[in-house]
Amino acid sequence: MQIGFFDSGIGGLTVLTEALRRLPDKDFLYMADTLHVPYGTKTKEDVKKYIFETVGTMMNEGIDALVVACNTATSIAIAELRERYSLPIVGMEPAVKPAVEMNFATGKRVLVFATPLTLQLPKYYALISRVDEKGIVDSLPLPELVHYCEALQFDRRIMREYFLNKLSGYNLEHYGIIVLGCTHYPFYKDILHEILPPHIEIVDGNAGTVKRLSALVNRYGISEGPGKGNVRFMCTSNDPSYIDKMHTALALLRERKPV
Ligand code: DGN
Repeated sequence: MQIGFFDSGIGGLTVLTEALRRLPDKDFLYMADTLHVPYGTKTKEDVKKYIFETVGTMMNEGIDALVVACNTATSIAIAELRERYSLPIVGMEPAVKPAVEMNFATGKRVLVFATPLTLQLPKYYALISRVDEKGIVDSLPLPELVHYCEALQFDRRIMREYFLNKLSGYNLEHYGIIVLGCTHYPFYKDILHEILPPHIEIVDGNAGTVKRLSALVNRYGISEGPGKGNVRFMCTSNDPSYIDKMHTALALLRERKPV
């Protein structure tokens, strides 16, 4: 059997990369909803429909755990997915809580990057009111970044200019941590490190999600057997060139050192 990973596009590969490091003896099915990517600029109702259609297809393929490797989809549908399906389901959460805790001593602020939809949903407001007692968290939507990522746009000059432009209104000396609250964004971690002042740390929720997956795998004996770290790719548009793109993007992530 296999562990299912799901995202609108290639963003969830950043989470899968972490899973392949931590659970090398499991097999994986990675599904991208290429018919509807990007999710972050659509309505909540439409995205919920797409999520259930796509997860339904994955269930027919046979998976014994599901990772919703998309912050936007998690915010919209994780509770209802858990009601509908009885298998273990792990989602994403912007790593705001650890970021606020890490920043306590320094007195600096936290900046969260995510899709516009993630930042508008009640789940995000609930998270902020739970963990940001001191009001030190600011949020910046980066709607264009998923498009760049899906186009495999990693040109340093273009992307540096994009980020510098987005950050031009911020005094970065006031910030200690940037939280990547969308699974596409870690593709740009190294470029961000190049342009940000060295004191700023960049965190994402990938390690936390895979840690939870790993705990469930051990607790329930999920996907036991001779798995080999195989990854099978699927996409809702059945487009072979997109499958090639996922192979390329995963190879790119796997040859990078974790930053
Ligand atoms: N990767 C998704 C996330 O983590 O929110 C967003 C992708 C999108 O479709 N906008």
